[in-house]
Amino acid sequence: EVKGFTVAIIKPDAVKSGKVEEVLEQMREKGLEIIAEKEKELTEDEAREFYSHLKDEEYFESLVQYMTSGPSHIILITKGSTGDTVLSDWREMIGPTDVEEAKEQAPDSLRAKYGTGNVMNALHGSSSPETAAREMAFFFPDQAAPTHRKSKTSSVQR
Ligand code: YYY
Ligand code: MG
Repeated sequence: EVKGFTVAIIKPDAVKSGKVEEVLEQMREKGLEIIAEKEKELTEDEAREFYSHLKDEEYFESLVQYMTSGPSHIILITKGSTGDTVLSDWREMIGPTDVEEAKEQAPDSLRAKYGTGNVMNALHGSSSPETAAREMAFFFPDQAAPTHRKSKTSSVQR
């Protein structure tokens, strides 16, 4: 069975201000497990490709500029035996896209804590299993999808 996974990114503003270890520590506290990680400075082409579905948005150019402003810390994560909840758990931890909204509605979220502007929201989380798979292939092309053994009892009704 494929195990659930998601891609987390600590974006350039948060890497630059030295928040990587702090964020990783909070991930561990919530039981998130790191499968692979790397520090990578996106090229302009890579940033455009990663966010290509947003290319017609008015904020696209500032987004590309932000994402190429320094190294990002990119992390492939899972959680527990099946990884079922990792995508939503991480989205919950990072909070709303808009930093001001995060500060008002989710003051404990990572974007509320570490975001430095509207576009500059410090963290990324994949938005669906399909985008997580695309993002894993983009950043970790040699990485096989994680798997878990189907438990003997779960497939049998007792
Ligand atoms: O998944 P998430 O990052 O929360 O938001 P997306 O809608 O996928 O947008 C990606 C990225 O674009 C967001 O993290 C900041 C930026 N952005 C923005 O600057 N202004 C918006 N109104 C929407 C998104
Ligand atoms: Mg998104």
